[in-house]
Amino acid sequence: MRRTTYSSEINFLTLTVVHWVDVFTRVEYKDFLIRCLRHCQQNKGLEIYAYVLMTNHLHLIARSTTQDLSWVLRDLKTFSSKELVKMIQDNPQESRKGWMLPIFFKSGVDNPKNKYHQFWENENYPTALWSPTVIQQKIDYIHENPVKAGIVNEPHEYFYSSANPLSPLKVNEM
Ligand code: NI
Repeated sequence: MRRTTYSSEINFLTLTVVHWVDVFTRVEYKDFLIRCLRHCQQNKGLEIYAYVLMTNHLHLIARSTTQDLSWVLRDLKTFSSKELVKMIQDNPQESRKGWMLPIFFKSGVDNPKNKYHQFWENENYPTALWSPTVIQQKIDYIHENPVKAGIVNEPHEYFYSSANPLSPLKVNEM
């Protein structure tokens, strides 16, 4: 298959931190993951149409235009998990490392797919979205996450969301 003609279907995806650890309460970790996503948009053919980053999971409506979507996500997760664990280790302000790091190391030891630590759950729960109606339903659903979590009143008020025009991650046009 020629790279230029490859495109996967649009998928709804959820990347979850192991044991639902609330890593992404800190801006530096959130901003780092946003940079990783931007890198994938710019260099790996990942098109992101909607997203929301919660404290312990990331929802994406996305597809890949150059390679298997699962490969892009695998690389994203491998790279980001290594760096995020390092950021937590090296952060003198991080008062939670005493309980967070053992969870990542223990999860890594328990999983034969992982040599050192595990930050993300293996599963991305991909769901192919075929109709514009279903895509819009999923977009509305993920944008509602911060409202349901009681963080904001309206979806557009949450910074790390494609519902917010000032979102640090610019999404692709569908
Ligand atoms: Ni959610």
